[in-house]
Amino acid sequence: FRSSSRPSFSVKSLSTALTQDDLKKIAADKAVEYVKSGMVLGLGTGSTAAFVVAKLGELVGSGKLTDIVGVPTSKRTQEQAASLNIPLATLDTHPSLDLAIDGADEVDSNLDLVKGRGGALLREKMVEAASDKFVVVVDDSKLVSGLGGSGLAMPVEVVQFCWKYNQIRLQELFNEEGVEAKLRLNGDGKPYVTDNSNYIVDLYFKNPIKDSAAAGKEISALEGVVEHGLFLDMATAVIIAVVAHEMSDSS
Ligand code: ABF
Repeated sequence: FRSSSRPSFSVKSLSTALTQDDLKKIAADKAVEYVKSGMVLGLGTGSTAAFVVAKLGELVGSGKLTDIVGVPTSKRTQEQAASLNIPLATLDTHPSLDLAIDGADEVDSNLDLVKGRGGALLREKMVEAASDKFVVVVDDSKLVSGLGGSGLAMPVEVVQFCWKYNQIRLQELFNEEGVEAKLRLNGDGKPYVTDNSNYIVDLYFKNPIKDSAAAGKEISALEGVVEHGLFLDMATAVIIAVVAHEMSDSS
C-alpha cells in the first residue's frame, strides 16, 4: 500500500488477539516516536488521535519530552491535552507547526484521505495545512481502494443559515454518483453543531468518487460551504497498524 512519492509504514503484529483499539494505539505510539522536544505539534481529534495525545501526556509528565506546544484541532482534544498538562497554543500564536498527527476515516493508495466523521474537519484541515509534516495514524480498517468507497459519510461543514440550500446543491452535484446528502443529527434528533458553530451535511456515495480533486473543488465553490472532508495531497506519511497473519507451512 504505497504511494509513489509519500511513504506509508505498516506496523505489523502477529497476535490475532489484538483489538481495533490496540491497533490504533500501536500506530499512535509509532507516530509519537517522530516527536522531539521543542516541537510545535498539531493535535488531532478522534479515538486514534486520543492515543497520540495520551502518549504525549505521558512523555511530558515523565520529563522525556520538554518544551513542546500543542495546537488542538477540537475542543475535545483541547480538554484532553490540558488535563495531561500539555502546553497549548492556537494557530494565531503559532501559525507554523513542525508536525501534526491525526487519524482518518479513509485512506487510499495515494495517501489521500477522508476525514471529519468526528466533526472536527475544519480545524483539522487548518492545523494540518499549517504543519510542515502531517503524519496520519490508522488501523487497517481505514484502507479503501477509492475515497468515498467505504459507504460511510464524507462530511461537508456548512454555515447554519443555508444548510438546506447546500444539502440540495450537494445532492445535485453528485447525483450521477448516487449520493445521499444528509444533515448530521445528534442522538436527540437536533442538528450536530461543530466547534465553529456550523452544521455538517454528510455525503454517502454509492460508489467511490471518480475524481476526488475535481469533487473537492466543486464542493468548495458552493457558497456557504465552509470545508469538506477530502484531505488531498496533505499527508506526509501514513502509519497503518495491521495484524499480520502467519502463513502456515501448507499454504
Ligand atoms: C479524526 O478522527 C477525524 O478526521 C476522523 O473523522 C476521525 C477518525 O477517528 P478514529 O480515529 O476514532 O477512527 O481524525
